[in-house]
Amino acid sequence: EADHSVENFTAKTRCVVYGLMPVAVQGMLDFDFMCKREKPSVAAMIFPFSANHYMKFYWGTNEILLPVYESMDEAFQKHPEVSVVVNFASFRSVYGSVMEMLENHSEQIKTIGIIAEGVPESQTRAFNKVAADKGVGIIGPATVGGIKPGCFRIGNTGGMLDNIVMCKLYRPGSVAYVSRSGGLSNELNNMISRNTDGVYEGVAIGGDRYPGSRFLDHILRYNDNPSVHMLVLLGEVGGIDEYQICDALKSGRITKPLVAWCIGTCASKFTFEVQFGHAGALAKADMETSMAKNAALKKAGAHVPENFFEFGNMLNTIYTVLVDSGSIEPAPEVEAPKIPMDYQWAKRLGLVRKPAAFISSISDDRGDELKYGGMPISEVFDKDLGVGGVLGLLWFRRHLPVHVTKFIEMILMVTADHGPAVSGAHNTIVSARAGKDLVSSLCSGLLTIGPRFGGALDDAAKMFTSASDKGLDAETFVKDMRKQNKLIMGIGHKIKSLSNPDKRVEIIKNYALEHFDDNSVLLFALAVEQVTTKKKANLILNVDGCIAVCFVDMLRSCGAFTTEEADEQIENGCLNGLFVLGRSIGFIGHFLDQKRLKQGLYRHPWDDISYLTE
Ligand code: Q5B
Repeated sequence: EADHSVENFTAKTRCVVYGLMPVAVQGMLDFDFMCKREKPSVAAMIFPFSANHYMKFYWGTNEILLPVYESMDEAFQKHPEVSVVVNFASFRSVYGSVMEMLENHSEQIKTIGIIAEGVPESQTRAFNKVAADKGVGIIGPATVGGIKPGCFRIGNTGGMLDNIVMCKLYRPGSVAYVSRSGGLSNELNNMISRNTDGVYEGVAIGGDRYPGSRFLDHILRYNDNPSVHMLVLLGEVGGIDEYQICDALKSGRITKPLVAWCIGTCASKFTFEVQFGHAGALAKADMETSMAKNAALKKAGAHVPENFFEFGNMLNTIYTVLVDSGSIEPAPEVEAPKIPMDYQWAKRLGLVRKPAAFISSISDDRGDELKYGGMPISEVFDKDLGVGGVLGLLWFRRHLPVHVTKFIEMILMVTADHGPAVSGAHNTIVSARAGKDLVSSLCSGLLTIGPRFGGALDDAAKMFTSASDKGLDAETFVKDMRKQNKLIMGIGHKIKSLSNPDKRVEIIKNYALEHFDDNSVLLFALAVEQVTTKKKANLILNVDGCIAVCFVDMLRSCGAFTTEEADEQIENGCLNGLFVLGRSIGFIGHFLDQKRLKQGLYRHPWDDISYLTE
């Protein structure tokens, strides 16, 4: 008598899934929903590598939350109704997790399904022994698990939902099978559904030499179950478990008709022993060959076809006899339940489409390699594009010429900082000293960038370009602006003047004059500076203004943009972006500097504030 301690699953059986396997869990829930179970078969998940949290799943069209526990103890304590564990631990960690389950929770657990392949045989034998002593049934290792229509599905058994529907696994039939392999159990689901009234239950015991439960455990379970009318065994080359079935047939312990076949009969065509896919699929003696086992099963009274091609016909023949004799009343056909199709799957099949909420055209991380503006990141480095080249790809979707990328880098360098006294650096410093973090302090600095400080580039570009394009002379432009009571963006500086020129402006201007094919907007701005500095020495073309006009000339003349495209970039606000990007370097520097110097909270001195309160 085999020890068939694997429980009989019911529509109330509940499990915990060990490991984070959202696709498998969703598959189990979809199966449950198709079978019209009242509650999902999965009560919770255990994942020791993250804190307790919830994960979202579908129950039909509704969304539900399932808890994920860090601790096995807590999971079993919170879910006393759970009797099954579907263990997705890897072959490296499965031993520890199974032993913990057996040692601490064997009173509660009736069955453990172990999916991992490649578990060392010594470990499998060790936990099998403990499980047997404690009366816990094991399915696996190295298996997809098993399925009981209407009741319970272990993990991914039965495959995709369309396969479950095709094989009618949403409602019980009269035929119960046991096999070794998950792949072949799928084939059995298919054959049984085509040639009989369908599967009552099927278990794949796993392909290792020492599976936790054996063919006989399940065949006897099925034999003793009044709802099962026909038994199916799909054995394979290697091992001698099929002879236990022969003995049980011969002794009359198995009373129901059994259709059997051992695959791997082709092994005899080889002149040497063949190791098939499973670790246990190797004949170590003549009696372990499929030919020998098929002959023995036939002799013992099983219905064994001539070859595997005849297997389906044999199922049909025996089933028809049982129906004709009144032993089987065919399971009623029920309408195949509708399960909403997973959107990603339906999309892959070309069945649905929907407008995307976002469109993006600058970078793509979906393939093997990150791409910037269509260029793989390795090529960005092979071509030594530098920060300027990357900015060109991400901001303008252009592979810009070297003299342009160098210019962009120069802008970032000259705008990187202008001392601790400017508005943005000041704010960053005050925030850092108030104990704020880097991002907050940086943001507080960046938020000062505006028309007066660092944010004059876009408007400077627009003003100078428009006037230059109209062919205005500098005097008229300055007068017009004065009449309109408008400041000229890009003109004027708090500390820089004719007598204290801004070196940064010199650097940018000279580079532009030397490298760009057209300097018309810059030359117009310099003419304006001649006029404004006559009024006041600090009304120079400032760093914002100089960068802005040179950038317009560069965009328009570098060959990578049409004039319209260049103007659109300016309109979109890319120039202020250059100052923001460059100055972020300095603001972060100021934040780190304050932290390094351990500066305490800043409070502005009273004597530096005029109190006009009276
Ligand atoms: N007047 C920059 O003003 C500043 C005039 C003007 C015509 C003008 C001012 C201004 C336009 C915005 C601009 C970028 C506020 C500056 C930068 C980055 C930085 C900063 C740093 C860094 C300075 C005195 C007289 C008045 C005004 C007239 C002034 N500006 N006329 N067009 N643009 N510029 N911002 O010195 O007759 O006496 O009433 O707004 O380009 O932010 O280092 O600090 O790297 O961090 O306070 O370089 O020029 O002069 O306002 O007292 O004016 O000049 O109408 O005339 P000030 P104000 P009047 S670069």
